[in-house]
Amino acid sequence: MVAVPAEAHAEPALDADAIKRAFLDKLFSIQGKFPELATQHDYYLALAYTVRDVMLRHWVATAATYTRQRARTVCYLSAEYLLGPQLGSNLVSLGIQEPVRDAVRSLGLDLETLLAQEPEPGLGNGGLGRLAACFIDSLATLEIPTLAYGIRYEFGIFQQEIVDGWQTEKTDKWLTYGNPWELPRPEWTVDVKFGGHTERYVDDVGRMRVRWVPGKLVNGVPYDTPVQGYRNYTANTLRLWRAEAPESFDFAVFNRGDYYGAVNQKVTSENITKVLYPNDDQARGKELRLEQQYFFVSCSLQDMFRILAVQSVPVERFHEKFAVQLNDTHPSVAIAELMRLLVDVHAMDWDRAWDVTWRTMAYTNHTILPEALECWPVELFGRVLPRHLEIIYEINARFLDDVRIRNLGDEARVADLSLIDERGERYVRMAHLACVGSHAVNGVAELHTELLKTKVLSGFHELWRERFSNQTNGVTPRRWIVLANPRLTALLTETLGDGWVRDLDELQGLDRWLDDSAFRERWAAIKRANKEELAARIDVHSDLPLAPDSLFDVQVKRFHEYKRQHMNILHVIALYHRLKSGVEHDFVPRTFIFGGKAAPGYRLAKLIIKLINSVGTVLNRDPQTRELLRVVFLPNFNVRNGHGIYPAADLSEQISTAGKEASGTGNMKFAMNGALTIGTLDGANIELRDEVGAENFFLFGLTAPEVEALRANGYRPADWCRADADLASAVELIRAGFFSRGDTELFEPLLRSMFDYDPYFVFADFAAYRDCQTQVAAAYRDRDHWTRMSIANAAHTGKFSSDRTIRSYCRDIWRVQPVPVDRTHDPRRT
Ligand code: F58
Repeated sequence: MVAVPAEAHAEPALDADAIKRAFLDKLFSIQGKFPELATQHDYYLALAYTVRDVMLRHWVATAATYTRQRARTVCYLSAEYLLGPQLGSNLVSLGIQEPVRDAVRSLGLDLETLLAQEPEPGLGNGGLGRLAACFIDSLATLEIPTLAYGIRYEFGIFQQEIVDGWQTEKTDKWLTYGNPWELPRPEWTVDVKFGGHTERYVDDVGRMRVRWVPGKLVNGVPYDTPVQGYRNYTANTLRLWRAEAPESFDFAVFNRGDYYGAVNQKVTSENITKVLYPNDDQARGKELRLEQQYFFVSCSLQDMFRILAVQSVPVERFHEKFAVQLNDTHPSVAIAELMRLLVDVHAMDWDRAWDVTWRTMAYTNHTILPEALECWPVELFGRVLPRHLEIIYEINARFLDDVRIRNLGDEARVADLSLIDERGERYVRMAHLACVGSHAVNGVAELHTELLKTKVLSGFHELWRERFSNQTNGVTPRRWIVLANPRLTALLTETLGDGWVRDLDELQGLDRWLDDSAFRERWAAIKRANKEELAARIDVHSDLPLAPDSLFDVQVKRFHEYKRQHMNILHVIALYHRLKSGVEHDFVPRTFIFGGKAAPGYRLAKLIIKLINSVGTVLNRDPQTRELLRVVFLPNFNVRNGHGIYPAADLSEQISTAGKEASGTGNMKFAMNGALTIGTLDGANIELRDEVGAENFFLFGLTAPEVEALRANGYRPADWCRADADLASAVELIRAGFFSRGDTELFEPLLRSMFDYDPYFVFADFAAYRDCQTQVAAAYRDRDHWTRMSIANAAHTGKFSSDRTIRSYCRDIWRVQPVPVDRTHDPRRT
């Protein structure tokens, strides 16, 4: 065979003509259409299939390479992947944006219009799901053998619409017109058991074994999506499982004459992968959610055993073949399931199985909010997964024996660490299971990891210091710069060459251009053009002409009290009040942009959205202030909308109560695109500030220990409100019904929560926030200096590329090496 030299561009043969021919061919062979009849959506699909075909060759070559080399493989287990639109990012990775643009143009089509046809797979709630999507991009780019496993939800995160200022939810029917990126693999369907009971028996060789007799069986059907690396030959696999009722089971009921029972069984089985749970309190303790978690975990582990068999790897070497990463506790039942498969199915003895299991698993924690730590009522858990409950009890008994020996029978400590919370109703503590059953535990930013070690998981840290590490989050520059911000991309590449896309540290080269006024002007012109583009889009949606000269002050993220969108809007109201009172001179015009979804059952978060919209309605109408102060709420913030927002921001709001935001990743996307941050010492803000320099970051607010001290010494929010005239008048305007047509009740629950408890210290931090915002305004007056700070920010975001994060996981946790794809396996060449 001929050795093939590595090439910068993976697809040199794909010119506009070849793409055009393939594209028309797809329109015919898959859509069954000819151009006069085709809709824009047909054209989108034809293009998607054309691009998928290119990736399929890489995919097959990748799978062949991994199989033949029996490569050690990362298995990323995540209940969520917030992928965002695929076509644009696949074009970027393949390096065929321009020939594709030319090809469709030659047919009288516009690439942007086709890109806009794609419904985005919103199979995640927010940061955690988007992190998983960034990670699989980096894993493919770094040529790490990876199987990413998850759930193929029929309905993803709801679509948000704003009606009369309130959030309303619409179901997300992303699959209505089919999904061109996936391939069903029914031949790899697996069975998943639920419910029933367990039995003990003696096997052929006289061993005591346990048999699980299930109450119901569900099939898991894999749907595979290729994950293309950036400008390489690697296409890894995202394998999402769909629940299907097993035919045979239907027939069993049917033959007993119970037709409706059979139909019902089919419906309930298939419900398992119907819908993504929003991160709601109401999702807690939901049987279907536990079923979802176990379903995809069991499917994925069975799939790994199938792969072992194909590659003739003995099950004793499971942990050498696979490094399984648990993305939060949602897949942590994998620990019990792997034990079950090894002990019950593969007849391994307990100790050996346990050794394989904990060496296989690693756990990432994403939250320190106590209410977000997953616990399952023992009764529910035992009903759905009777065998797993027994296994968890056995793991716990052995673990607590060790704890007792180490702590000389300190029973309080035993109760603290137990996998079962027995303080009232009994619960299985999934984070404890994840710690005990993993060789590695990590947080997602330095502060977060410290808080895990000293607070949330301190008992486990004392037992196993060596298991803990920090892995600060990152985001993929392919989507969040190259795809989202083509203007900036062109300037960066012209200035630095194109190496920065794979090695984001190269952005440091921008430091050399800080003193070049022509460069600064170009930088500012790009920001300005991005702002105009966003303003034009908002104009279309809400009849609100925005001023691109004003400071674009942006907070986009899920709505939660700890993220403090209400502190932001209180500041807006205070500014408005000052303007109306005539005490503001030389005011820097600002556009406050908000976006984000609230969990459907989270009343206060929804009320904050209503307040923002109500304030917007009043302010945007006021002729005295509307030139200076604007408020817009962008509905349905999702990945695609994010593409237009991060590049257009001047100021990034990262204002969570210190100690509450595990990392944040929006902070990184903003900074890469040249926004300055106003933020607290929380999550990855701290590291961002370290990287970009304190002089290029607007810091304010209590630190995490100060927050704790204030809480411990008796925090009285009402006193703080009285002490600040701006805050008091803002609150008073709301209370008096100024933003609610005289209705003094509407926002009362929000006000009362702040006055009575203020659990996230909005009042305590308000003055510092307001003062810091005053500094922001002053800084924005010197536009040229602002641009310098903007460049300095982007230049030092190298650390926040998910490539850096993934390299670190590979080294510290997974111990995997890159496996470049052998191009001789390309089916075109054989
Ligand atoms: C987020 N968690 C953290 N959870 O809040 C954020 O600080 C961090 O940057 C990000 O993870 C990535 O590490 C998060 O998004 C969820 O959405 C859960 C989904 C399932 C229900 C509970 C919340």
